[in-house]
Amino acid sequence: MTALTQDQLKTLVGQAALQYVTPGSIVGVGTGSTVDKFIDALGEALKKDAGFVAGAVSSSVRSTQRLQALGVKVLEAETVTGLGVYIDGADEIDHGGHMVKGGGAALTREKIVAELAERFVCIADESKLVGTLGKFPLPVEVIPMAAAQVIRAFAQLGGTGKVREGVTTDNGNIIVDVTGLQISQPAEFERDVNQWPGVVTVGVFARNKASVCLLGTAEGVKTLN
Ligand code: ABF
Repeated sequence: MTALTQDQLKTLVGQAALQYVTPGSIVGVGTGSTVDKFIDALGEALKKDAGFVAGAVSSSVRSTQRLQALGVKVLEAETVTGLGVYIDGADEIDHGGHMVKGGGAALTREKIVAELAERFVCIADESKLVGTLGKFPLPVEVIPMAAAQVIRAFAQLGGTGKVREGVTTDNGNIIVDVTGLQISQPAEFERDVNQWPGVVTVGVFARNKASVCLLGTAEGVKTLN
């Protein structure tokens, strides 16, 4: 049997995520190539049952456009008081469901929508699973005038921060990517860094960690709780 490609693994987890959607509900939808597969699967489900979802809240313009192309009504996050489930990818996930996110620079919106949801279903291929977060450069959304001091503060923790060139977030800020960190206590780390002046959002998702991770592996979809 030939090994499944990364793209096929993403398709599998995108399809598997459908079972976490309560029919007729409003679903939270994240961003990225794995979420694109979930949106494709949602499109198939809607062909069979036009009422499969009542609408969606999305964390990016790209996902909003793809959902609307399927005829899904996309609601603004501020008009919704809660969501049953938010489905999104990750750049890294550890065995406790803590994640690093923000490779696509949408981390602030992703955290806002994740906070609305009762459950976060992370969909990822197995390359994203790590023992300790930190191998993927940690994205941090920062108000531009604080960039240099935030980079110095990361240096104190052994990290090397670099402003992501040519990127302005949807909120008009910049992204600092930090390498060289070993984030063994994600909840404490997230709480601390979020308090540094000028930090808008740190890309560690511990408060909003995954309730479930659907991991695409050579043996099929594994569910990590
Ligand atoms: C979003 O998309 C981000 O938080 C993360 O950076 C990225 C994962 O994308 P992909 O599924 O394409 O690897 O979820």
